[in-house]
Amino acid sequence: MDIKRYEFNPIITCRDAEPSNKNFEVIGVFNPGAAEYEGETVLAVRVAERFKDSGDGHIKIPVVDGESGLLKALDIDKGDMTYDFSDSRVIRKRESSHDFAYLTSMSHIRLARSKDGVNFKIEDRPFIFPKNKYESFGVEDPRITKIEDSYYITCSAVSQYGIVTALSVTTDFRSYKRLGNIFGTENKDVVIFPEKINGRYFALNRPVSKSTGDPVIWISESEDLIHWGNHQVLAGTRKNFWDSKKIGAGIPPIKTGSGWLELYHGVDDQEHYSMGALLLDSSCPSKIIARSEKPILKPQENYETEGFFSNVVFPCGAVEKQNQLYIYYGISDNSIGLATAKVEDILNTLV
Ligand code: MAN
Repeated sequence: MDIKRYEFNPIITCRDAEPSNKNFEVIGVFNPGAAEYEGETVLAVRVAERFKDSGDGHIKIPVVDGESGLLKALDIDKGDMTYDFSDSRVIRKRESSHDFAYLTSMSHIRLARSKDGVNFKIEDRPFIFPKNKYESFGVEDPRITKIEDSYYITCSAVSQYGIVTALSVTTDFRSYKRLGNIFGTENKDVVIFPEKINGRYFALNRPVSKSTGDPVIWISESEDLIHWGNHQVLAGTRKNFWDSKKIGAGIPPIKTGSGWLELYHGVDDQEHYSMGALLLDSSCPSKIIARSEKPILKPQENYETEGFFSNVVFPCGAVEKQNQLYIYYGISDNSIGLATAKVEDILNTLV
C-alpha cells in the first residue's frame, strides 16, 4: 500500500519548542492529537522536559506537587544501585514490593498550528500543564475528538497512583476546561468516537491487567462522555504478528462508508511499535469487520529507528485534506512525523 512519508520528516522536533521554564530542557515533542479549527490544522503535542544536567552525578526528577500544584525536583544519585536505570523513559526501584517508578521526564500538552497541515508553528507556552495529584508525573499522548462544536481532549495523567485518563474540552483552542478522570488506573490510549451510535457515545481504551493477560483494546459506552460502562474487549494481541505483545488505540475512529476506521499501534516481541488498522461495524462498533495482517507504517527510516525510545511510530491524530488522510505520528518519543494515504487505499489492505 502506498503510504507516503513527508519527504522532510520529522515535521516538528524538540528544537522547535521553548522549554516551559529556564531550568528545563525539551527532550521530545511527539504523540500529537490533531483537529481542524477555523481553517487551520491544530496539533496538541506532548512536550517532554527534564531538568538540565547539573553535572554532579545526580538526576533531578520533575514532579508537580499534587496539593500546591508547584513544580519540585526529586533527587536520585545515578550511582544508587537500588534503582534500575535501563529504560530511558522510567526509573524503577529494584525489588520494590509495589514496583515503584518515576518518569525520567515530565510531559505537558502544547498547541502547534498550521495553514497547510505540513509547516507548523508551535506555541511558546503550555496549553495543559500538570496540575493535580493524578498528573504529578505529567500529562501525555493527547487525542482530540470534535463533537458538535466542542473539541474533547483525552490525555494520560501519570502519577504515583498509576496512569489514568483525563478528559478536557475546548471550543477555541485558547482556554479549556478539565472534566475529570474518565478511566481509572491503569488505563491509557483512550479515543472517543466523534458521534453517538444508537444513542450512546463510544470510546476505545487500553486497561492494563497486573494479574493476567496482555494489554489490549477495549470498547466502552457512555451517555454523557463522563461515566463509562459496558466495558468489552474489542481486539487482542496476535502471536507471531506485528501486534503480538500489546496494542492500543491511536487515532480517534474515522467514519467511512464501510465502517469505523481505527488506526492503532501494535508492539511486537522486539518492542517495535507499528501502526495498523481495524475496521469496525458502523452501527455496532464492538464488532470487527477487518484488520491489518501487516503494519501500514512501521519504524524503518533512520529518524524512526533511533531515538529516545527507538523503533516507535505512534499515531495519535489525523485530519482529512484534499481526499488524503494526513496522519500525524510520534517518532521514538522524540519528534513528529507526517504520512499521507487515501482512506480507500487503507481499507483495501484490510482482511
Ligand atoms: C510508558 C511510555 C512512556 C510514558 C509512560 C507513562 O513507559 O509510554 O512514554 O511516559 O509509559 O505513560
